[in-house]
Amino acid sequence: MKKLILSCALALSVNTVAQDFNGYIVKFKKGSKLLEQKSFKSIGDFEKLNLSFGDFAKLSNVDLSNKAVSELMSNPEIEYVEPNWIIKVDPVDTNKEVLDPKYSQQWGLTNDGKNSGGWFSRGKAGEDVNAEKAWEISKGSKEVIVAVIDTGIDFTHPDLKDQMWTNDAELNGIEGVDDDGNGYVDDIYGYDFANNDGNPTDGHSHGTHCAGVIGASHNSIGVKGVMANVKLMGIKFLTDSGSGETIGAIKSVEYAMRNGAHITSNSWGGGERSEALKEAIQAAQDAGTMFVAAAGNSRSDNDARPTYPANYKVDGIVTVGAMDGKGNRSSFSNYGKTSVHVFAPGSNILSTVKNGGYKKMSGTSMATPFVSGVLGLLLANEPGISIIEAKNRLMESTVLNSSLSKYSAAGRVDAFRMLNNERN
Ligand SMILES: [Ca+2]
Ligand SMILES: [Ca+2]
Ligand SMILES: [Ca+2]
Repeated sequence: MKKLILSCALALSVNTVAQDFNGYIVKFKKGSKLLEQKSFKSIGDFEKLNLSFGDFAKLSNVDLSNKAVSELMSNPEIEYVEPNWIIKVDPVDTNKEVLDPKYSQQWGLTNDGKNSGGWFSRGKAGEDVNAEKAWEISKGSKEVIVAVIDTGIDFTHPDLKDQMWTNDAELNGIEGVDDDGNGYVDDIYGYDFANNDGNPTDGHSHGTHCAGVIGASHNSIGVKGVMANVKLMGIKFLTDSGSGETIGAIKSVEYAMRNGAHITSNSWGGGERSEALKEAIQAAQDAGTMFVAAAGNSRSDNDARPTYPANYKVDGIVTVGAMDGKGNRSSFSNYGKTSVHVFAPGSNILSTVKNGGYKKMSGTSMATPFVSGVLGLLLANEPGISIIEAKNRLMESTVLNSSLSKYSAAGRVDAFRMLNNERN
């Protein structure tokens, strides 16, 4: 792995921040024979990838000069070459474990003003996603698949085990065999692109936390998800230390699309712009898979300083900022009058973590699955709604809270108003 200060040789946005990357992503023009050429393949380690939107290779264990990259880019059989960026989960604050979790602590679902403050102050009642009223209209559906693309999911967690998507051919299949022929061996609950195996267990907790926000069971234990009924697909590309590569994100989005996910929830960011990842998100959207992204936790303006994947120019992406229990922008949250679409609860959010536990975490990482879950309620209630219409319904039904409206295109998400087809 090496650090890169972006240079002009890689015709990407100029940014003085050093970013880590590991090798390169190469997109070949249609019909290119380069991958069969020995001299070309000897540049470094090759992993060939035939994706739905083109032929790619990951080129690793190479240390190319800018001149060498320029030469590759000017090769008539190559469409582009870009760094394979290192991607990380948004930084999160973790409080100590809550031993006796209760729904009453989940202010993001129902904020009574007492459950949403700090030790010295109260929150503001009603600053939540209006879940209880929404549940009178829809609690979700087992027909809706939401893929959590993250550090994996603790799919044995008592509050999640009944909510998992399962690939039944693999569940009832033979170990070591790709029973459904989808190209992945033993992918029962999803896939692990960090370790390239069929077991997306979460050794970190970040992905499990996001999964619980979307769809923790409404039962007698622990917490409740925004959706009582959902199928959660666990797609891991971030390791147990919380980092991964662009190529893993690309494979994850492609997997979600190919296996029928309606929504991908993406609480991660970092690295520079990747054309290949943008194409993956666009291809998924074209196939009916919606992409929900975290705005980021750098306190910065995404309109002025783009962050990815939140800022890709794909019209169906929904970018989410985080708010606190008073209905204000969380101090860490990125914002953007045009590029951050909505806000949702993201400070001190109680949800599921690995090994069957529960913890509070903060970040736009937590706000993002709130919105994935809210959109899941809409898809359950109105099957067949288009991605663009779903995004419009979400944005047009927000509460125009004055302290959030200046930081986003819309305002605070309100699941009831959205389901009830109310518009501003
Ligand atoms: Ca399989
Ligand atoms: Ca199998
Ligand atoms: Ca529960």
